[in-house]
Amino acid sequence: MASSLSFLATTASPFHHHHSRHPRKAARAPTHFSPSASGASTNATNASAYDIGGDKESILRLDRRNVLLGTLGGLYGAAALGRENTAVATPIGPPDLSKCKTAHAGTGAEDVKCCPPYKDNSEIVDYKFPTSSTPLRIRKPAHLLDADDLAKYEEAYRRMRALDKEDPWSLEQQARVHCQYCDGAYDQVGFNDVQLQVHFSWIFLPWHRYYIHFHERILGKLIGDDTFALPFWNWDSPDGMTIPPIFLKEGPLNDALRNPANLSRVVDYQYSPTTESPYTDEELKMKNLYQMNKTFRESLPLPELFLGDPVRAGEEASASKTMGQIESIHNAPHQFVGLPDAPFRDMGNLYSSGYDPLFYSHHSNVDRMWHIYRQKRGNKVDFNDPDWLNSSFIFFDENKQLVKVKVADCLNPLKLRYTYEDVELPWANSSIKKKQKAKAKPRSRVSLVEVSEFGPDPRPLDSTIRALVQRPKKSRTKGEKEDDVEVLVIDGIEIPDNGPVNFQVYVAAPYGGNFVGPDLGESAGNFLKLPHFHISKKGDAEKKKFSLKLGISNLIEEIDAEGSEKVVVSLVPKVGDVNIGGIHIDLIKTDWTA
Ligand SMILES: [Cu+2]
Repeated sequence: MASSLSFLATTASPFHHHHSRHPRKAARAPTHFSPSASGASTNATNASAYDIGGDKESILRLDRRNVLLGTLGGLYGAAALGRENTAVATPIGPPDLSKCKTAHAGTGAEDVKCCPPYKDNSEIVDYKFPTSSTPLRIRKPAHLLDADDLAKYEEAYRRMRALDKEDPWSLEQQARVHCQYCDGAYDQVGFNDVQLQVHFSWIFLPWHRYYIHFHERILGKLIGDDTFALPFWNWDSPDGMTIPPIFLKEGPLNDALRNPANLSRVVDYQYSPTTESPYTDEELKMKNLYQMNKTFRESLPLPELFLGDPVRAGEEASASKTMGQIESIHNAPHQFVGLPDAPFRDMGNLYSSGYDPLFYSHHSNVDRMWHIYRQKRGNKVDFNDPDWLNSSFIFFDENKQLVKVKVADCLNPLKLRYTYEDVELPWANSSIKKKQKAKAKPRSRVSLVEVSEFGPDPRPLDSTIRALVQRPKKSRTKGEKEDDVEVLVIDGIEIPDNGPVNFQVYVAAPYGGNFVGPDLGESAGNFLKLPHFHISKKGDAEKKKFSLKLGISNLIEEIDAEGSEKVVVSLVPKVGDVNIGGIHIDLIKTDWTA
């Protein structure tokens, strides 16, 4: 894995970044993902430009450096200082637990009471992080768990399930936490009727990191094992793409409310409960690997594409923001495991997901994907923005103490005393793309179709929409691509109910003029949303519109469209009642130069 080592080497030197005479150039090096871009920097290697592989040693080194040099603390301190003088800080704040109200569960489900066991005199303290002398918990792939680890895992859930429902450690209360932060149980403090929502924005990954961190420590405490670690559902590896068998055995890891049709099938990252998949298991595995490869490749230079858009105090993320592609992908296993019809319980609906132990293992892998993403960026802070770093939440810790935590403190898992066992990343390999490409069928000139622009008015997505979309700039140079990411934006996405939504986005090069072949082109990503509460009353739908952003800089090259002024974008609906406001392409400054 020499190639992956050297990829990281270009990002791994804070000394180089900070003291180089050409900091801009040095910082830009890692953005070379175009096939011809290697060799552009002095650290360049024989690595395939597509190869975004990881390497255990360099990863560990990076983590250690982060700790030793306090890179994060330094960056953060400086940013916070600058910001305080110029603007009002508006991070998302923790909820007022005394104001918890009835939540709403989305289409077909009843209102739910999911408030925590809180009394007005309950004390809330800043979380005291485990000291560095406590054991490091090593999260392992769930499908490879040995008998000893499995026995502990089962015993922990057996005990958690046996607790009184009012006990903060109980599975009931653990599940309610997710409902509280997703389905309207809290307003943001100081903003009446603005829902506190931890999905669809840049706090999705940090909030869930803390959530499963405390869950893991509670499970460990229940069996008296301070090395206990949450196994991860390794759905980014072909062997892990079915539900791990340990969750199917009779016992505490099982859950009655799952889709019986999918118990032994391969998950599809574009899964829809209403559409029969035309793919074999082997094809699905390849498709998934390719989608993960692409997600990392396109989003490495621009964290909002991976994590989601900013959300600040007073803004409602429940239906107005762009979720990151990793969140969209993570919704697929959710929908795949949960019941396929309303109310889509357990994993299939946000309010009820936490009742299934598989949920926490699933999120262990979501968290791992973020961990890998950060490593591939040399642990550069994802958003050097005090509003992100100071966003804060409240959880019960493993001592049944209510604790307050903030995003800045969870970026390095070592501070939370856990890490991931190093396993292969089959998707991080350049050959993924080549295999896909070899399978593509030649286009037939006979069946060219004419395509027009999307038009000024919203359109219902009740059948495939194909639209010609202007690119801001054609024939972009290597340098221009390093400066700006080409981003496809689908906006004004209206979802008139609280149900599930899934549509796929494809991009194709036109054949000159307004004509395009019958095939949809390359997949650019998807919009996949679980049922959840985002519309409280009729009429609100007007105000709440999602958008979707997909990086396409690399994709444009793959479909040989760099020289095209326009591309053809296809939106293919799978489930949900959706209106689309518009489609356009933006150039957005990469994060490397910031
Ligand atoms: Cu969630």
